[in-house]
Amino acid sequence: METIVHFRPSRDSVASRRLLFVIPPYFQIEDFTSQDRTNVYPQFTIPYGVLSLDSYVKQEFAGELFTKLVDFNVVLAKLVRDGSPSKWDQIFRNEIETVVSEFKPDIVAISALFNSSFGYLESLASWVKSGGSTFVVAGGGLPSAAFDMVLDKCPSIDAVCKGEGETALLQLLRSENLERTVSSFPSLIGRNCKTKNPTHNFIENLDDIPMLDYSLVGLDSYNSRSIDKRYSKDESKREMSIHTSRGCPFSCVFCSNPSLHGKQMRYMSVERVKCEVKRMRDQFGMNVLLVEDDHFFSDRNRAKAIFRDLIELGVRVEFPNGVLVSAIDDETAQLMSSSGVSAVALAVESGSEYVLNKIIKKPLHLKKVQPAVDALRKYGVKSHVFIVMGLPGELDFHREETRNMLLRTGFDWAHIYCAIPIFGSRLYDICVENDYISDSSSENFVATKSVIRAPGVNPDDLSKYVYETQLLVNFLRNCNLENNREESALPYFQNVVEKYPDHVLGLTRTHITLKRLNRDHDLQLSLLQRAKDALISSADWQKFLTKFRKDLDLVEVSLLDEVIPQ
Ligand code: B12
Ligand code: SF4
Repeated sequence: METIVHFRPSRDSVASRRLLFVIPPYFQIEDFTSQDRTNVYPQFTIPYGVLSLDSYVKQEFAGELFTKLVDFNVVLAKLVRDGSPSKWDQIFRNEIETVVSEFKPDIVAISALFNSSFGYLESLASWVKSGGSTFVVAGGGLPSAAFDMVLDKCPSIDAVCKGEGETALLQLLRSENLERTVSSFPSLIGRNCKTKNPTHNFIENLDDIPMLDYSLVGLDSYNSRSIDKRYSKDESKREMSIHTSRGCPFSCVFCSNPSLHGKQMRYMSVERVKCEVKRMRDQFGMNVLLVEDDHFFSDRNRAKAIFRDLIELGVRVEFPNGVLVSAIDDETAQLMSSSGVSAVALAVESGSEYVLNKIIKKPLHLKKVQPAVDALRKYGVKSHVFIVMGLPGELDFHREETRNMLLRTGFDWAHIYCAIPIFGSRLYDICVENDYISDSSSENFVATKSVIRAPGVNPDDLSKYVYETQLLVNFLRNCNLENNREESALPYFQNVVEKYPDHVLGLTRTHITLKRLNRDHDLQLSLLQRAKDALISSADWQKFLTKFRKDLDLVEVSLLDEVIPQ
């Protein structure tokens, strides 16, 4: 999709410009070619950063600006769906070379949010350059934090922008001498000015960024991240994202956000939020709003005012990011419930006060967690929890504390991740200084694999412990099943079975739940048969069930005894 905007001429107007945005995949192709991942499609939301850049430069650029976007996550998702991801490199290359030769951009702006995109950067930039000498600038989380590495390892990238890029991109588009602009603009760094230390250039008032121009993207490609299970297959859903604020004053050790969006909070006005959401609803049929701020609750009164507007607008709201535990009081839980929030993930991170305060350095007191969960449950909002394990300094004892906290508190679902040293985080610096990174390939820095080797942290043991804890907390000791809330437990188990058809505990727990509900008898039987087949063919599942035999349901014990006779 191409958008053409004619702007008011001004004294500093330059000739028309053509700007091509390119987003490398966030995900590793191998994850989708391996057998166990083939059912899980990449999920992502609208590229908000690119849309923000696009809208800002279009408003400010004097003259004509032609913009276009190629999002390789969309291309990859299609390849995964069509079952042909292994041919990705040829397909990516054809795509980018064709677009460049037809669109003829003056500037190609690569937006790379994650470490995991690093492996694609040079290939994409070099394919851009194969048709001529187009200027390539990269921005986003990865180049912002690792600008020297990107410039070193990617000779086809001409410049990097640190942090938010609205003003930097505008300068580049206006520039008659790109090299000079790169040297002089504070947040840009190029090959010829490598000694420069780029600094942030933030937009202070988010209302200065115009309403986003969604014609750059196909909204249908970004409609799969929401977790709201109230939509049946035929009920139409249109999800869209909003960032009502930027920045976060905290500096959790594993987080790169302060180095990307800074510590100082910057906001959209409450009126502007209302206006944006109303436009999304009325113009695009949006009915699920994803609020993606990092610290939505930094100003609680503002947050409550926004909730009241959202209730009035009648859209369902989700918070895909972790939510500040201390912000959840009775009133907030009620407001969330009334604005259609069905679940929130509490950013608890650890069940050990020591790890929280001394290692993560997060100002959270664990005694606040239970009241938040209770308040949410009172108003029918499910509480999920985000946990991270494997930080240097964390010991087995601390991880046990976390496991116990999870079992005690009664979250509806726990998301437990291995700590990853993402560029731009304090954790990355700690790991490099102490030589803690056991796998130097940054593409592997994803949260289901552990790459940190530190005293007390062994990557293999840790990945196993994390996985076992998930199984124990979410399945064997599932709080909803333990408290006879079968209706609440069922959708979670069904979701697991849909994504992972051979998940033994997903299958057995769906069976057990349906049995207790006295529902779908044929399905119950087939689930049990599938669980048995999956157990027979997996030594790992056999080992796990044997280890946790005392926590198994009678059905599971019989299944285990059938497969491995005592
Ligand atoms: C949405 C989101 C996702 C989505 C993907 C993004 C999408 N559009 O679908 C999903 C769900 C897939 C995701 C996944 C993960 N995420 Co995430 N995610 C975000 C989040 C919340 C919002 C991104 C966003 O839209 N920001 C708002 C816009 C305005 O900012 P922006 O994108 O950074 O763009 C601005 C600048 O970067 C810059 N810019 C961007 N591109 C360009 C290009 C040029 C040329 C220029 C000049 C400037 C420029 O200008 C933009 C406008 O100001 C950010 C946090 C955040 N606040 O940014 C984390 C964040 C990006 N995620 C993060 C992490 C850690 C992850 C996960 C590893 C988490 C996990 N547990 O697995 C995974 C990684 C996936 C992988 N394969 O490795 C980290 C950074 C990761 C890193 N450096 O590797 C962030 C920063 C959060 C954090 N607290 O640290 N995430
Ligand atoms: S993890 Fe969340 S609270 Fe902590 S610094 Fe990052 S954005 Fe802020």
